[in-house]
Amino acid sequence: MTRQIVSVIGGKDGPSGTPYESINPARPAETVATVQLGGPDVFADACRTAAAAQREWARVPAPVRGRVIASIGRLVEANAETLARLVTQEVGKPYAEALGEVREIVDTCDFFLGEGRRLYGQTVPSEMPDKSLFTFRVPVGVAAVITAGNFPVAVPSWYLVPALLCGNAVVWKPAEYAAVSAHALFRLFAAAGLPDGVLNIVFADGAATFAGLDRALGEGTVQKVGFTGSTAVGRAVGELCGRHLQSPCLELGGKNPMVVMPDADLDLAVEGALFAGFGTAGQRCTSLGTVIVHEDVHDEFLTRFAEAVRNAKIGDPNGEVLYGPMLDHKFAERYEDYLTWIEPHHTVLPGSTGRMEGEGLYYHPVIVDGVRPGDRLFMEETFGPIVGVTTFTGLDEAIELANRPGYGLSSSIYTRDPQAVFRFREGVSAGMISVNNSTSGAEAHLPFGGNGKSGNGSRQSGMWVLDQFTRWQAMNWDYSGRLQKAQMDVAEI
Ligand code: UN1
Repeated sequence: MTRQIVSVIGGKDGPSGTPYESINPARPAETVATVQLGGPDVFADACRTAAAAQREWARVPAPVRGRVIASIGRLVEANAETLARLVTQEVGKPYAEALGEVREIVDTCDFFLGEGRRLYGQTVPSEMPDKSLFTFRVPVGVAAVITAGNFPVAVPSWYLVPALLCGNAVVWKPAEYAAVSAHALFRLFAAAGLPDGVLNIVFADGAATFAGLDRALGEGTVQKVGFTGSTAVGRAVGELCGRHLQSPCLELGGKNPMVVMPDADLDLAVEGALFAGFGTAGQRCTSLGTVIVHEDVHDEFLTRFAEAVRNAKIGDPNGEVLYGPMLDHKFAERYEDYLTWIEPHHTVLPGSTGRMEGEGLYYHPVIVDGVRPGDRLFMEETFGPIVGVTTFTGLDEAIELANRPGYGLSSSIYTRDPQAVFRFREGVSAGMISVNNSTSGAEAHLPFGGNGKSGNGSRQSGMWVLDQFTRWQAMNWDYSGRLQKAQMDVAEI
């Protein structure tokens, strides 16, 4: 019998709903599990349950919450291979990468378990004598976390771990096509000793999620929304939150450029472009969009890049491959649409485009040379194994080209010239910059996030994310025994 996956709210299985089949994209005829998708009620109920559980959880001392985070890390580590296998089976991520993704959860737990002992506030000098000022970090309340399935376990943990550590409850709505991996991670979190209701998992389609979230925001049971996904959906989440006077944490798409300067180590640049452009079948928000290569080295770079792509192994994600299938049918279809953006003036290398023969959702890697700055392929994100190439003559032009699409997630530069590195850093609008390194592969304790169409400036990971999941509370304590008025009774100099 096919495995059944259902929402878990307050420690109990939620109601069954509309069945959805999560498939193995390497063998699309194979159903990994049937997922019961709930309606808006299920989402809103989960938020109410979370709000009730949060009050007790916030009273658990932060260092003790840190110990729970430590247990989560140990449990994930002990189950790393099983979890990674599930990720490979359900979203087609090569096993080595899936294992790396699980490692990222452990790293995130390692970082935040100590934050439980460091949720510092401040003491602040007062304008007046016999008066002290303080700040405290307080949990926001309930976080609704909506995540994509290209990183079905690591990216959710970037929200879940700090949100829980800070004393919040969470309602997590993962992508339905990655529901089995998400459910497995959820169970490890629950097994680590989180009280029922503090973490809830809800499966729902986009429309039910929006309707449920709108209701929960209206009822005041959600105080923070975290969303990782496309720019279009992120805009809608932002609008919804704005109507409820909330500012969400948005981690959206990218059109990430790689600038190759004339002095670059071309082999290194090719290696970076191969991984960033085609790793995870180009389905990372940090995937490489366009190589902006100096005209003097364009031909040499392109020859080597095309050769590397020609030699790359694509196929069964259980083997050692550059990439496996697309995440799901929906992504394969969308990618076929992006392929229609190739224009007659472009040159396509190594040659084939589109779906490979066989049953899996495998697609040929495509390099598109001769992309011009106004082309759709230059301006918009294409979630799939396709990389554009264009040329420049001076660094200022390269920076302008890097910024032109209006995203601002990850940008990279290959050069030996430190002056170029710093001018590039100052000029690009990206939240993350790589020097002689691929646009993908952020570490779990640096601020992660983008600007422009890539997000609203919020950051995940590391200590910076604490500002998403706590709010500052200010307190003043006057022990003078009289009413001292701020600004009016300031001590004389
Ligand atoms: C994403 O694709 O949503 O830097 C996140 C990287 C990964 C995270 C990508 N660690 O590519």
